[in-house]
Amino acid sequence: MKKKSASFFTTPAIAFEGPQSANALAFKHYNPAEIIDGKTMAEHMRFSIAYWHAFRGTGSDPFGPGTIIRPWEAGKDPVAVALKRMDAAFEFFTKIGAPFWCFHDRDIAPEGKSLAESNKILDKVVAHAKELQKATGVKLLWGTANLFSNPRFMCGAATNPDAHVFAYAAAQIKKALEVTLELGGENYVFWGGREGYETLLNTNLKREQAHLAAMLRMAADYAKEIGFKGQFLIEPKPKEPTTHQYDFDCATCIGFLRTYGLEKIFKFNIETNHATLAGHTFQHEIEVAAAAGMLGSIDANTGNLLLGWDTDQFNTDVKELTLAMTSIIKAGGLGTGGFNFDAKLRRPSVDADDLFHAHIGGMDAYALAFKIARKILAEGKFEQFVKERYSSFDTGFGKEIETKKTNFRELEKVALSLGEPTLKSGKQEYLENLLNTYLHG
Ligand code: XUL
Ligand code: CO
Repeated sequence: MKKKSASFFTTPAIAFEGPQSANALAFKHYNPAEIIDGKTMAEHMRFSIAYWHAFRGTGSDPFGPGTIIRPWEAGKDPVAVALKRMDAAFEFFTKIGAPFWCFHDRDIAPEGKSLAESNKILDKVVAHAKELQKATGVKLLWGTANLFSNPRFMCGAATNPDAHVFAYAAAQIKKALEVTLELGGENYVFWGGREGYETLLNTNLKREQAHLAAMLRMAADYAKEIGFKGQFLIEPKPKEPTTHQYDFDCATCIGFLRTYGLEKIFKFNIETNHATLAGHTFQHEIEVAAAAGMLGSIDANTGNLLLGWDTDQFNTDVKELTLAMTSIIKAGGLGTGGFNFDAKLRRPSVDADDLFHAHIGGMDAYALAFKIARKILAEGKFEQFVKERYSSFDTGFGKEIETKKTNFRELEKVALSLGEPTLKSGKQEYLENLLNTYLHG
């Protein structure tokens, strides 16, 4: 990193020290320089820091204000603070060794009194971010627009019943696309914010969904016009803030995108906590996206399954991540996507080094899961089991079902001649034990 006069963190740069290290501020499993299959672990993992949690999160919750005090927040001029905060962020990205970052427009720059003024402030902060990217080599994984915090978006942005708000949101996305392009963003994310509803007493669901599709179509047209070649990603979430979010889960979004002919433009940014809020596992959402050829990127976090809301915690559950990683590797990886830590510190985690512990834990857990998943896939025991389980569809009438060469009359003949099918065990307990041998020896 280019020498800065002020340093905001006393924690030194985090190094890989291996599993035997007793140093809590070191990586045990994530060795960014380790080469696997001709690529470094840094290239495989493509870790990213979420600006909104790491640099705008204060620990506040609905019951009380923030607890976390950061030195870079001191100062009266919000634009000067935004620039200083950006310095702190890039110091952190560099020290933790994250090759990427992600942001919402309003995370990095305060809003002005008008849209024009907001755009001007944003340009100023983006110019600074561009310099810091150049100085550090840290790149932008994705940008997005915050279309949910400002009161004007209280009833949604693209799905707002007021066309004026729709136009405002369109203008904000337009600008966010421009600055994402300016910073070389490899993707652009659409999380549904308040695109949903509380009650059908005041809502025209069909019109709102058509408006959402119109917004996405115009965004794609504009991206093409300005030469933005990054991948468009939809981030599904079933609820919160609205009761019924339109982008419920991957399956719902696939139906929506196909209805409006948008399926070739989008892939998915899958967030673990959103998957579980939808009543799915993280791996389920990955498999649904991958089956449609739409696996794009990951918002790496987890929820608290005892609670019904989006707690955005750092994920250290190696078993869950190993299962997810097997599906990601089998799908051919994330392409231009990465693992973005859309995760926040707990309210009492007020020390400066807590931000390091949190990200070290997440990065180590993902790296370990990646290695275990590769071993599982290299040995192929689960894949072989699944292959054999479906082998009756590889030949004969099974193959004819898959190749659409049979019909009910033919299959009735088969059933009459073969009689009762024999019961074949699904072997779930055996497979769960087998999984544990990879996790725990
Ligand atoms: C909200 C959420 C967002 C998106 C980006 O639950 O995950 O931070 O990732 O808008
Ligand atoms: Co997210």
